[in-house]
Amino acid sequence: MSKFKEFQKALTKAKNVVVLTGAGVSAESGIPTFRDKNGLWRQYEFMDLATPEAFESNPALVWQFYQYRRIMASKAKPNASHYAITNLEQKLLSNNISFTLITQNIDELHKRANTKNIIEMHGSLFRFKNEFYEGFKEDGINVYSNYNLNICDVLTEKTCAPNISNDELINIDISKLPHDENGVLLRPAVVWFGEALDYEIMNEINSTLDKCDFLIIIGTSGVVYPAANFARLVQINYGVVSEFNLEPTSLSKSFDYFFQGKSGDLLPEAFDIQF
Ligand code: BJW
Repeated sequence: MSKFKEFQKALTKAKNVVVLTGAGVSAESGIPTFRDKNGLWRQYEFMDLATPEAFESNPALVWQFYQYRRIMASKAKPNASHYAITNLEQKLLSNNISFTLITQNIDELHKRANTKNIIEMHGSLFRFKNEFYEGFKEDGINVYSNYNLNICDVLTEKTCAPNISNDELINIDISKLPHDENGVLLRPAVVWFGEALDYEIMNEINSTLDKCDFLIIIGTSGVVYPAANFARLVQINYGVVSEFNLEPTSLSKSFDYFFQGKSGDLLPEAFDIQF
């Protein structure tokens, strides 16, 4: 008997399903997670560069880091986890069960795997915004989609490489970084530590979680707020919470279902539900 049987039975009884994903979902596409041993770019921990303070003190360094990740995400392909989530969305919708994917990832691999109802809560590598603007949800006068990898002469695959000797490091003048047509410095439209999430996105998330009766958490360490609190919000409303992760997290024991392993190995079978 499949180890997923009880989980699948409960899932088919749900009305409003929410999937929350983190970096672990993209690990099998070759994209390093934040808190594993590969989470280094040059000598920097990812976490030290994902802050407004880092951008303020050295915008060129932070731009190089994000341009490196833009190039890496563009080359990566969605993996079995991304496609299993897309299949789940289609199956649930055709059985009148609502589905929302909330992702903390900024690599757009879920979009490329064709999942439709996605909330990108931490923004996207493929959007830029005016450095003074707080929102990031919609393209507008301060937010710009940009899939071009040649964004400026100083941010190339070579100058943004993760392993580069001191001799190869180039000094980048701020004026050479991406600017908007009014001369305002642009930055990646992502949420750094200490920054608030886009107000409209947070509202959308809150109303989605309010209705949610079945939450599936995949590949996130669950230490970064506000996402770290989503399971609790669903549990308060007596919703079911399930988790798929390579390693148990601090909350795994409090969930209704926990499945340990690579999400690319687990999800295709787990989400193969029959109505
Ligand atoms: C696999 C696998 C495989 C591997 N298969 N699994 C309340 C209490 C305390 C602090 C706070 C609080 N509220 C807010 C804060 C401050 C802060 C925070 O949470 N700090 C904590 C560290 C304590 N939060 C914020 O600042 C947030 N802002 C906010 O809340 O505004 C209001 C406010 C501000 C200030 C004070 C109070 C309120 C904003 C957080 C933004 C996070 N930004 C980043 C960078 C985004 C851009 C970028 O990508 O560069 O988001 S940080 C980074 O962490 C990134 C990720 O999305 C996020 C989560 O990481 P994730 O996805 O969980 O990755 P990992 O590496 O941690 O885990 C990977 C997991 O996968 C592991 O479990 C593996 O086992 C697993 N795995 N391979 C399955 N194949």
